[in-house]
Amino acid sequence: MLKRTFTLSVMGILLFGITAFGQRKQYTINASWAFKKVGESLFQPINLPHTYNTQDAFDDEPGYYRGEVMYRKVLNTAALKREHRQFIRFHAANQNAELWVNGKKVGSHKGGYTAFTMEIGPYLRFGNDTLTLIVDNSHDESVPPLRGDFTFYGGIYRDVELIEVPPTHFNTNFYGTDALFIDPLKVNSDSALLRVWGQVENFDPGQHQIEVTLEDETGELLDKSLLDLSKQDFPNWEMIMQIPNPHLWSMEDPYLYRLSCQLIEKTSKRVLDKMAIPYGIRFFEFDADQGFFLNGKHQKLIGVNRHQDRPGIGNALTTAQHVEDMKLIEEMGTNFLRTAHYPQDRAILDFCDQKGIVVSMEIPLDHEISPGKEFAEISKLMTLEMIYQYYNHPSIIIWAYMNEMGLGMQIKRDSLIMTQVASLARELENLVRKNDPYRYTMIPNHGDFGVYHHFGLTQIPMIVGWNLYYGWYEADLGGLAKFVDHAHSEVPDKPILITEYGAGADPRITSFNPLRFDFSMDWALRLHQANLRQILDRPFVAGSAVWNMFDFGSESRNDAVPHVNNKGLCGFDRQKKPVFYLYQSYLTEEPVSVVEKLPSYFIVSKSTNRSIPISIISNKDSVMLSDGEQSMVKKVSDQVASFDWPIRRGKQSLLLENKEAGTLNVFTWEDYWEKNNVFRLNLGANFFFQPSDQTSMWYPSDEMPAEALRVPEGENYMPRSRGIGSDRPIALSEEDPVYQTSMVNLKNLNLQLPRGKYKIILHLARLNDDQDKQVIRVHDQVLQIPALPLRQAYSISCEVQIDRQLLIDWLSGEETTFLNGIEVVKLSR
Ligand code: GCB
Repeated sequence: MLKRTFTLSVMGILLFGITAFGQRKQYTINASWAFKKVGESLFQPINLPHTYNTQDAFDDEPGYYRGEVMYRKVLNTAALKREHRQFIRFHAANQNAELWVNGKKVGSHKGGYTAFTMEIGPYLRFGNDTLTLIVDNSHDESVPPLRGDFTFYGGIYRDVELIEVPPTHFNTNFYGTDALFIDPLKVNSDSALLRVWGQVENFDPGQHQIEVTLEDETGELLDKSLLDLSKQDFPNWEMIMQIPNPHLWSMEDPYLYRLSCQLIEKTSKRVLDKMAIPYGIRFFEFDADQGFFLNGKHQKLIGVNRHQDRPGIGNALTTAQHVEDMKLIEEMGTNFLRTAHYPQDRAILDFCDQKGIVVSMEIPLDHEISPGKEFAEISKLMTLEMIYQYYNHPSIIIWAYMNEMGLGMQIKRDSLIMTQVASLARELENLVRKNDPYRYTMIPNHGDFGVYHHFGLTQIPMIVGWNLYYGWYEADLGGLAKFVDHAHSEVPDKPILITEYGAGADPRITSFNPLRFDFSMDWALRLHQANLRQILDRPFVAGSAVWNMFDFGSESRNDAVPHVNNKGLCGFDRQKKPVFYLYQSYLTEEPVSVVEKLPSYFIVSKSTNRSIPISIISNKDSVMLSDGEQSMVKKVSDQVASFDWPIRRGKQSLLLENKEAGTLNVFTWEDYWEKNNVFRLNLGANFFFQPSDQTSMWYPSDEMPAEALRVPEGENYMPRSRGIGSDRPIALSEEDPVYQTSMVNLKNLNLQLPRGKYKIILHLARLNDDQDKQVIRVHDQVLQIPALPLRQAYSISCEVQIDRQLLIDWLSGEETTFLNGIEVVKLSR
């Protein structure tokens, strides 16, 4: 007898030990899927996350596959329990999805940026079960986004989880969530009044209980309470929690409590289901004149937007890769993130919670709506999914629900559609306020104040966001100040955020004489410096977010790097550009002193002394630059010290504050040819172009000394009133900046070269319809250039023996002449 009792009690302890974790099983099933496009016969094995647009969204063919595909997985479910319930949660599949299990349709979901959960238990055989998800990223008039400057990569690009719960459990399919929420009813420094609420399934108040516990960051129990069952309206449940002297969540100290809920069977004390969430207690406010306050403390929000994709993997990042991105954002010192233009991976928000970065999140409703009910209904569903899926993240302070709806709109002409936009905005605004009255709402608009104001979009949300591209799409580098001063005087009661500003900067391009639209990193530095100053000078501007932290894929975009929007502070590959340091030097206490990227060499005239502009980004008051022979000290103003650096021939090591900071290689034209055999000349360019995989750079014709290059007639091609070179992609080359610029109306040109045998390669791309075939004489060789296909890289070469100079002249007088680049390779003396 004694023995028996003993055994039982041990079993009891063991049982309790196991069930203390609840009977919920929840784990990812990302591995071992198979994938095929519709029409293909064979499945290929893949692991999730996955997208099928990693290559075709970057090739020379316009467009990328937007259509149906099939994902399949054989899941062994033998270990699952028939008496329990099984669900599958897709954390995102872009954009429409239909789930089938063992040949039977389970359900469908529209929208590519939020999670959805479906119950699969009734379809399982509890052996080998076949899951099929049909995913379709075709344009769908009823699903946002209809348009947008980013690639809509298709696929299951976030985690997939299998969830098994006992019959009595916390509802595991409440807008894709597990239905546990905390409302900050009333929070101040002295106390926090919270409502914890959720839903339960199959709950019998006679048999079951809900226990809620609160622990501090170290795991120490602060509170444990049983739900008062008499007052509940099951399946909904709620309880009120009062926390005196709460340890508040802030940017400096992002303190997280841990709240757990257990669903307990009364008699056996077994834990049926259990959930735990980190939770930060904070209060905040936006003031239209003074900006943002967190827990009563003023904080200017200086942040970034983030797109999620990377080269080679598209949007299918692993959790570690999402976190890597956030580490860079943290390293820069950012206190604000806008997850434009869609809700992002859970890991992003977890990171922000832990690091005290506040967040504005939005649904992917960008630029355009479809009139009618279905689009509105799907937008609303997306909004609710976003709100509830991210509800408990203390970092989120703003929900936004549309971006730049007035782009290209005119007040009179587009009044019908803009009225429909405003009416949808009102519906979404009410929906957000009703479902989450504890946060702010926002609509980001582009810089056409009149359109948005006329249709009420400056009044509907609680905060107005402005995407302002002064110094880029608009010429005036000081325009941001004028714009927001006007907006503030017109709508004085609305807090303002600058939700976007930025400049395209190709990491391969630098310039001594930067111009708008040249994609040089130097123009970007200038633009960010000017914009940041205007933002900081205005207390009523609550904050700002740079467009963008990272370069990102945008298939239809044609910039220096086709299919990529280059406005990142870091490249698509996450390499930091100089502008990254501009923000880091302003935002962190870390000492930052960095020389902007310099061209790998340059050529000076023998007779004249030259200096070059060198910018040092720093958070010191002044910085010292030297090269061993000369040194100079300059004051830092708005994070930048600008040196006009006299250069000497030869190789000089630059020392910044006595530390190695790069090398200047300065040649005369003669020196250059003594040391080198290859020279690449980029005609019509003001910038140095250094492809990452090449040692020699493309040298801008604008920077050539007259003793090296003479072009008596001809000018730089400026096809756009707004900038230099063509803004169209060039097929058959990765070196678009060589072909996007050119000189036109040339009669002849002279390149001085030391005696020798050379291979001369002419590079051409026809950039407009007027340009026709040409006859070009290269020294003593006459080259027939045919009528070229538009915007396609073309080259032709010949070998010539040169005495002193290379003469290139045009024999086809009548036509418009042009040339994009010349490569000179010295073969022998
Ligand atoms: C915007 C859009 C964003 C674009 C950006 C740009 O205003 O909101 O989606 O990527 O401009 O780079 O043009």
